[in-house]
Formats: sequence, structure tokens, C-alpha cells
Amino acid sequence: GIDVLAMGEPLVEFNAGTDGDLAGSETFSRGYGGDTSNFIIAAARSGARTEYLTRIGDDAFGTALGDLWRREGVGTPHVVREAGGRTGIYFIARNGGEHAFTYYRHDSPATRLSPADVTGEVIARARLVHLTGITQAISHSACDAAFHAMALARERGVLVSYDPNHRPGLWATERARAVILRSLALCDIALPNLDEGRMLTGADQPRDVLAALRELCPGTVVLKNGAQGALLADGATIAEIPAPPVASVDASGAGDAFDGAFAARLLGGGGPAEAARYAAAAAALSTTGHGAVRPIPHHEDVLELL
Ligand code: KDG
Repeated sequence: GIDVLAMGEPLVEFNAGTDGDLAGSETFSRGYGGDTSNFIIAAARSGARTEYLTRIGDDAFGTALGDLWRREGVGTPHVVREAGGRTGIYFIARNGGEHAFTYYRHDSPATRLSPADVTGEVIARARLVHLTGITQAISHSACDAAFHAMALARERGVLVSYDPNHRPGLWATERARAVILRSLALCDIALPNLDEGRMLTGADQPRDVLAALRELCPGTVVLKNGAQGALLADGATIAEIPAPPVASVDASGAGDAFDGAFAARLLGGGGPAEAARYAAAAAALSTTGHGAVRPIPHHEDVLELL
């Protein structure tokens, strides 16, 4: 068996070499993205045994992603390569500290993920399955696949972690709210950020948002708040999790790095508070370089920062 399985859409990333609008950017550095792929790489770099489930094309970008997972030690027995499929890509434009994503992912192979791709045997190999709102947003069949994976995991006593990763550009807000609320009720570990928590609860202050989220999610809730760290609610305990100060240049994928490091540390025997402190350090380090994947730290780097 393995520790962690993630399912979703990987993307090849093009990060603008200069600040400003994409229209003016002439050079890009090639990297990798896709929230669940970022997650699984973070978990692997933190020492977890990992597998990924997705659909990609048999194009050059599908090959590049396959090579990436192989280098990272992420198992790919559930990666389907579709003949003629065009793997999704995205661009990151930077404006000071802010980043904006532009997607070219319409009709990508991952949009054809469906419940038929997810079997009980695949789920039962793992101790934890990770799902996100982006996977639920890309198509109705992928959304069904995510709920199917959650149901299979619950039946088999496999933990479910869930990050809303709300991307307003990918789906209508009303549907997003309904799907995310249902997922929060079904998961064991919820990993929203403060913006998402505000959107879902209507509360404003982090403590109030956390309290409202606990009503929606019976499991452990980790409310991520960027450079301010995180709030953790686990059973009766509430803990403030500090984020170590670092020189950040690009926060793309930081939330995913947090989630993957958290899952790996939790399954490695750390309690939720220790796992959250570890994850906050991993996420901080992941912002010190450009792109979603390259700056994700390895276990030793996280321990050194801590
Ligand atoms: O969390 C970072 C991801 O958002 C990025 O890698 C691209 O998966 C992506 C998406 O759909 O936004």
C-alpha cells in the first residue's frame, strides 16, 4: 500500500519572466502546476509514499508530467494517457506580490475523469485520499469522480483531505458553494484558506470563520492564512500555527504545498498541531522561488527551517 493518493488535473506551467500583463511578456519559465499534482509532489518530498490518478494527453506536455512524477517518486499506475489528448497548460502573470492565472485547459483529458476511473481497490491502497474544488470544477464527470472517491474512502476507513481551492473563473459561485459545502461535510481534514472561509461562512475575522467552519465540517479544520500562518481546530483544541518569516517571491502553489506536507507529516506520526507547524514551514519555503513545484521543499529543508 501507499500513504497518499491524489486525483485531479495536472498542468504544465508557464511563468512570465517579467512583471506586468501577459500581453507584454515575451519570456516564460516552464514549470509544473495543477493543485493536486503540486500536493502529491509536496507529500512525496516530505517522505510520503504517493500515487496520482489523472488523465493526460499523449502529447509532449503529458510526457513532461510523466517524467516529473517519475523523478519525484510519485507512482503513476492510475495515470491514463489519452491518444490525441491535449494536456492542460496555464500561464502565471505577476504584478508585484500578486499573481494571476490564465488557463488553456478546455476539453483537456482530465475533464473526462469520471467515477469509472476510481475503484475501491485503488482507494483502499492508500491511507489518505486528497481531493479539491478544482477537480470538482473542471467538469461534472470529474466532480462525480471526486464524490465517488470520497464515498469509497469513507466506506473503507481511508482518510479524506479536502482543499476547496476555489477558482471563481472555473465555475459558477452558487454551484461552487453547494459542492464545497457538501465536501466539507464529508471530509476528515478540511484545508481552506481565509478567503474561501469568508466566502463560505460570511464571517470576517479568522477566529469567527474557523468557528463557523467547524459547524460545517465535523473533522479537523485547518484555516490557512498565508504569511500569517494558520488556525487549527481539532476536536476541542484550537491552535494558532505560526508561519516562519521568509523572503517570498511567488506564492503560487503554497496552499497545495501546505496540504501535501500536512498529510505527509500527519501520516508520519505527527499530531495535527505538529503537522500544521511543519506544513506552514513547508508552505513558507515554497514561496521563496518562482513556480508552483520547483521551490517545494524536501523534508530536510523543512526541518532545518523549523
Ligand atoms: O494552487 C496552485 C494551482 O492553482 C496552480 O498550480 C494551477 O491547478 C491550478 C489551477 O487550476 O488553478
